[in-house]
Amino acid sequence: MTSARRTVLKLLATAPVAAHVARATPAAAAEPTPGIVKPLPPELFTVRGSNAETRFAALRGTGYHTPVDRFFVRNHTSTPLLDARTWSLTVWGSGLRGGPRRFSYRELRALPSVVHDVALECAGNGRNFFTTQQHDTVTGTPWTLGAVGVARWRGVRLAEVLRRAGIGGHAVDVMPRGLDAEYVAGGVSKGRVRRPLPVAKALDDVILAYEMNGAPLPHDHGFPVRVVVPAWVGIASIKWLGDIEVSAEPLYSPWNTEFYRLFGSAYPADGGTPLTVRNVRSAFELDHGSVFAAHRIHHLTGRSWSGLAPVTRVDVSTDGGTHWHQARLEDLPRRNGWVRWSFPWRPRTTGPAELLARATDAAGNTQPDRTVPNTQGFLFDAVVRVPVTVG
Ligand SMILES: Nc1nc2c(c(=O)[nH]1)N[C@H]1C(S)=C(S)[C@@H](COP(=O)(O)O)O[C@H]1N2
Ligand SMILES: [Mo]
Repeated sequence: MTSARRTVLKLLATAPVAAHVARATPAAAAEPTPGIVKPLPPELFTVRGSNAETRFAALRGTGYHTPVDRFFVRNHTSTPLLDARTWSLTVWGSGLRGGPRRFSYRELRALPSVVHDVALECAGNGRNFFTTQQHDTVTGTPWTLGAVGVARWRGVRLAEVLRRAGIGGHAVDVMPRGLDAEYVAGGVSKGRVRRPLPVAKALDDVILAYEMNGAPLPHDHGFPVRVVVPAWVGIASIKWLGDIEVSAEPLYSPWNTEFYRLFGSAYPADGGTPLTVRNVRSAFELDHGSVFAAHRIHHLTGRSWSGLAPVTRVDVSTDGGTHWHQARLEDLPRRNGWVRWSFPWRPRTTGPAELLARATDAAGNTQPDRTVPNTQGFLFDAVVRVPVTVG
């Protein structure tokens, strides 16, 4: 057993005590209880406000798809408990040739279905490293790298639903909206979570998903139906879908005007264009601060992903970036997913060490040493330096 593995087991051994203490003092708890339905054991998740981040160490040994019990949750408010029997989807707006069209859950499930492996990732994933690695000042949930997951989604193509609803050639934007509570920021309601998609993307590869990894969508991930937008930032993939506006004019919401754009000294004064495709990132499947025994072989593992093109190469450094070695890819490069990789490491000297992983995709995009900062801390793609100890 490697000592990294032993560290994990030690953490597991102490977890029940921590859980017991947390349960015994609910009223005194400093952190608000997140509005998440599924269990969030500390060995699988780090809770951050109303959100839960996957612990990358907990993905080691799991397969290509992130199991639902460890798939990250990003909630602006809290998970609503919806009933598929009374739920329906309304498609409406000036971009239709006729009036609104409603679809029941049963009707959607009876339409031709598609199955796709697609990564979901929050645009703010990695945000914490703007602060800890670059000393930038940013706002938002301080995710490390665990606001990403890959699932097998089954659903109906959005294009199929829009055609049946009578989308016209004059439609330009499509805006799905969630049924969760209105989002309040700074004392002001921003309304329900919604973000427009251009018609070209909506008719391309977007899915209205009702299954995740072979089972009905879990409540936290959008039951009964959610949008899945391949390659785009997570905010496009609206959960708990209630209605879709189809418009002959461009649409706006706080999620494409105030949020999910790049602001800061390197960007236009009124912000960059609304975020779409995700960039290149990599993570080791271990905890920062792990301990490795010297003179033994340790199989370092990790995952890399890019919304721009399949990841085709991953390089690893175990000496803070001085020397680099190609990692072995454990999956064939695929669009919209990730690749698992491994690298055998035999540390020779004891003391602190720094592990780095840098991915490159088929379009030649790679991870820089530094990400140009933006005030809301989006799209951190720089190579992350992982401190470990050889003991
Ligand atoms: N209705 C609704 N949809 C939503 C959100 C939300 O809070 N409400 N969060 C978005 C964001 S920011 C992300 S990153 C993804 C997260 O999906 P997950 O919680 O299933 O991992 O859902 C998106 N869809
Ligand atoms: Mo997100």
